[in-house]
Amino acid sequence: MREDFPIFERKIGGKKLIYFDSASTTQKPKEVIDAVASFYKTANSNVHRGLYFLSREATEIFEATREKIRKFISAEEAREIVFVRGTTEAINLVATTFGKKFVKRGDEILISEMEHHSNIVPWQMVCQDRGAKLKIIPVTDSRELNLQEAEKLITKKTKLVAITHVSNVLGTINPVKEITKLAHKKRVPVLVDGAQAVGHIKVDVRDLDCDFYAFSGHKMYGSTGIGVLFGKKEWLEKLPPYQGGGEMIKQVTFEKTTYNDLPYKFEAGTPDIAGVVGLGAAIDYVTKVGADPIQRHEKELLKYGQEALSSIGGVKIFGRTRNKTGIISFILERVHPHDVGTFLDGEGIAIRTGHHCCQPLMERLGVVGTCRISFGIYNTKQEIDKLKTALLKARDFFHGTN
Ligand code: C6P
Repeated sequence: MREDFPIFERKIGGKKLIYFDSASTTQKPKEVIDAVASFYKTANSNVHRGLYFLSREATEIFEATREKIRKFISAEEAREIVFVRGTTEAINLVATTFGKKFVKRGDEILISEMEHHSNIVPWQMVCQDRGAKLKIIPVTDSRELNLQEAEKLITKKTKLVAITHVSNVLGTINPVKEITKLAHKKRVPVLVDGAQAVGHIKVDVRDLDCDFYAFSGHKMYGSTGIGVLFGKKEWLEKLPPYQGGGEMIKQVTFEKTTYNDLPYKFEAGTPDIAGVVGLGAAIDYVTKVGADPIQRHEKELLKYGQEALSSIGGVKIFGRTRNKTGIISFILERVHPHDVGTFLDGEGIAIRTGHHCCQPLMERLGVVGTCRISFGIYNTKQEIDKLKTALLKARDFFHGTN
């Protein structure tokens, strides 16, 4: 599969690129790059606007991709699939519109201690605006969500629960189906941040029964700038529009505007059409490789990677739950993560270091940041061996045994 990704022909500082930052953004297979280029070369035009052939063709491709996404995440209807820029915009869309319509003084929004800033800040803004309170499900010492606490925290005051499917720092796969069950018992809707799940584990929104599900194309081998908000139609129908502009209207006069049907009510302005085409190609690619082989490969790399890192004295790994995706966060004792990252960069190895947009989780872990490696389908055990060698070299360098 590695050969499907042209970027691996590149050398960094004369060394073969080793890319361990797929949680940040995955590399793109040739199929996706070609699909985007081919759209611009042969079918470029705006969607839902022109009566001419090219525009009808672009609209057909665009809507066929919406249907492909529906099937991919097992949503009931294509109108439950809203195109957005990414996970961040999807969450902001729900937070802003849900907040405006349903949240009032004294209400509560429940999130968790392992959320990305994209699933904290929009809710914090809603709470500030509406006089509501942000409540937090704590993370246990084994780096999982505390379900007993979650159950206690869902009360009559709770207006919505927003949790991540997979932690971008720990790799922990959260029991979102169980949490949704707990919330629904009290008639509370649930939003799931699926940024780190889609493309790595099978996602079935009907099985999860969540009310909203957000994800980004660029983290599942698609282009940047495109993402998806799934929302149950009953909820999307109740929410007011997010942005005003072209396409989200039925009729406009200076006195009044009537809004378009789902999903267009939430798709103001010209969308990222080429991004949608790329996302469709990414889904085809992931489907061709297969969800099970992808998960099996990443699990194998995870096991191998955790063993390799644990064998290095002075390395501490965070989050070793059994139910994990291919993400490993660690520190090298007495060395700032940025120094480790810079050292590894010199060896042609790309990893992410810092707080990973999860400052509250860093506080819980008692660190300023971590080093993080995250796998894609193109990574190999040989690359992990090279990482281990480079880390041993880094340890000798920083700990002064050289
Ligand atoms: N995490 C990472 O390196 P956007 O930027 O909208 O595509 O995704 C935001 C986002 C939301 N939720 C989770 C769980 C995420 O991991 C991310 C993005 C990247 O971990 C960049 S900080």
